Parts: sequence; C-alpha cells; structure tokens
Amino acid sequence: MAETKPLVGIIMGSDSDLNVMQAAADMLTQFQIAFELTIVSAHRTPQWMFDYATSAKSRGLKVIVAGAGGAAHLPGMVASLTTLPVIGVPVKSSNSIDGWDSVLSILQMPGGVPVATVALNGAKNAGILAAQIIGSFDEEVSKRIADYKQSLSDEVMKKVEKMKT
Ligand code: RP5
Repeated sequence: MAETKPLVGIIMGSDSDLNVMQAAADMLTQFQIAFELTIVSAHRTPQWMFDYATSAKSRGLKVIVAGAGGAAHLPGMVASLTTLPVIGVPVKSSNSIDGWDSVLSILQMPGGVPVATVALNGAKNAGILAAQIIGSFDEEVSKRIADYKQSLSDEVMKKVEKMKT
C-alpha cells in the first residue's frame, strides 16, 4: 500500500490527539485504503492548514478526516477551504470541559459549510465513513465494507443463538 497515492487525509490538531485518531487509520488499513496522517493545527500552523486544505484535492485526496479538541476549529476551517468532504472528530483533550467544547465547536457549523461530525472520540466511525465515501466509487472497497457489516451482524446473531441455549 506504501506506493499507492493516499485517498484519505487524516489530520489532527496535535500529536496528543493521535491516540484517539489512530482508530481512523486502523479502519482504513483494514479496508485497504491508502491514507496519509499528519498534524495540522488551525491555531499554531494556520498557513500549513491553508496549504494542506487547498492542495488536498489536486494531490488526489477524496476525503479528509480532521480531529481536534478544545476550541476545535480545524475541521471547520479545512471544510471552508476545500470542496472535499470533511469528517470531523471531536477529541476529548485533557483540559476539555468533558469534551463539549470539542463537540460543539465542530458540530455547530454555519449553513453552507458542512462538516460530517462523528461522536466524541469517534475516530473509528470516521474511518468507516471515509471508507464508505471511497466505496461509493470503488466496488472493491464497497465489498470489503459489506463484509465488515456482515461480520458485525454475524457477531450479534451468534450471541442471539447462544442465549437460546
Ligand atoms: C487542540 O488542542 C488539539 O487538537 C488538542 O486536542 C488540544 C491540545 O493540544 P496540545 O496542547 O496537547 O498540543 O488544538
């Protein structure tokens, strides 16, 4: 996969977000989708954020997963700078007010600039959603996601059967 051009950009405001954001990377790895992962801070590296977001489409990315905590402006600002779909992951950072700061600052976007916001620390679902976006035009990826969903169902049904005995 190393030589394949990344289709998904996973970005985060700080390396302290990585333990949460790794789950998005893990899902993309599972679905065999090439991705890149880096730190982009809306507040500490605004020029880098601008350059990253404005070059993302021409570099071949199809979707961006952006995680941040606190005054989490990264997903919204990136969404304002690109036509690619942006999935926002509110990260519960250490000085967070229970994560509500992250959730609301990513969720409450003004009309016209959507960010698809997942749950607090919901990087796993962000990875799956990004894969589903790729799967909308890549049949192989779509099949892998279908298999994954079937495995979720099988797991529950196994428990249903077990409870009968
Ligand atoms: C945000 O501030 C980051 O996304 C992170 O969640 C939080 C704390 O960052 P550090 O001070 O740990 O770098 O910008």
